[in-house]
Amino acid sequence: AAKLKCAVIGAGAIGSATAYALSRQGADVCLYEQFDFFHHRGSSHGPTRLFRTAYFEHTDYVPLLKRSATLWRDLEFQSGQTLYCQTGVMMAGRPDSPLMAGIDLAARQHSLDLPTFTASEARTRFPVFSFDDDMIIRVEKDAGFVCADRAIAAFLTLAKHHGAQLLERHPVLSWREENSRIVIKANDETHAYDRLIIAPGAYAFNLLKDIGAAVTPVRKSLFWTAPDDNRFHTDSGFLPFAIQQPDGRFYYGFPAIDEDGVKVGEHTGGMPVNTPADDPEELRVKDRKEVSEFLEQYAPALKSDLTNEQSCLYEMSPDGHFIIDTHPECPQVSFAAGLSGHGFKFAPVIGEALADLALQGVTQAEFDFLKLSRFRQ
Ligand code: PYC
Repeated sequence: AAKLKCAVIGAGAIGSATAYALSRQGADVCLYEQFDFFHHRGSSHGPTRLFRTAYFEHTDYVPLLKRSATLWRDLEFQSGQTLYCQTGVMMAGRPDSPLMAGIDLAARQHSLDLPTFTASEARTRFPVFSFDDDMIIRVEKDAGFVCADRAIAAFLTLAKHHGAQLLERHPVLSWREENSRIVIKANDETHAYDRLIIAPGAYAFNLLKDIGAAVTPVRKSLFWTAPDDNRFHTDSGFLPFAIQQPDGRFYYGFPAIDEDGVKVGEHTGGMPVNTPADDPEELRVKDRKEVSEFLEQYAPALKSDLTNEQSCLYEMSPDGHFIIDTHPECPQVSFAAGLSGHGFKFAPVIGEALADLALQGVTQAEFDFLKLSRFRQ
């Protein structure tokens, strides 16, 4: 049979994973990226992302995460690289905080084993941290972190190996349906495809503007600290962490994997921006001060001069959950949007689902709770 011709827009985590899944299933794939591959202007750059399964955001993500873990292992096997470090993750907050209450619900509904510690037990076990007396601390042993930059490189390399054409500096300006094919305009050329998959991140959202769900880009800051202390390396057993303060602010961090030291950021907060290119200095100044206050209070051993700073974007959907669906007016087009700052860990399972939707019209993974229709009642 003739191969289906598929275009994918966006070479972030989701678009790269989709191009790989499509090409692996034998489709004829062209991946369009408007900037350079591995650029730092979106949401997918950086060394590390958390992988957690006891998902406080919504328990229906748990089966998707289980599939994603399997697919991360498969990507490691196919690429011959370490991409998912299953170190365990430490999570702390008051029992009634959204983080800890949500973890508890997910763990109970899906029979996940997460040992619980009181603050005094945890102070002995995790001496780097300083917990409030009324916090509980849980450790998910199967959780860890994904090596983000390396994972995207692996998706792209393997997609190319399976015959995908990878085009950087190729912004797609528009698309339209014509004789049941999808014609896209990129640079000065038009090309026709059988299927189109849009993974827009914060940028190419204009290509989905008529779907009826607004997505807001939010600028976030990231910091690195404590470089010269070998207590904070994965080899020393230092775990990625997520801590929700009593005021609701939620910080997370990763063990040192290079000379920059420990990466720390705030998952809450950030600044909504009018255009994705906005990177206001005032946000960086405010966040620098606040991350230092967080470290002082909850991880004093980590407080030292900052060694690096970066920023990135979250693209927030109205309810903070992903939007994954086929286009309401055009079934040959499917998309994943509004990943809302927690999507990277799902890249392989979303890529697989988008490829299945494009090639078979259905996906086995249970994505119904993420459909666009929830905003179009
Ligand atoms: O999804 O765990 C997460 C996360 C932490 C920081 C940003 N996203």
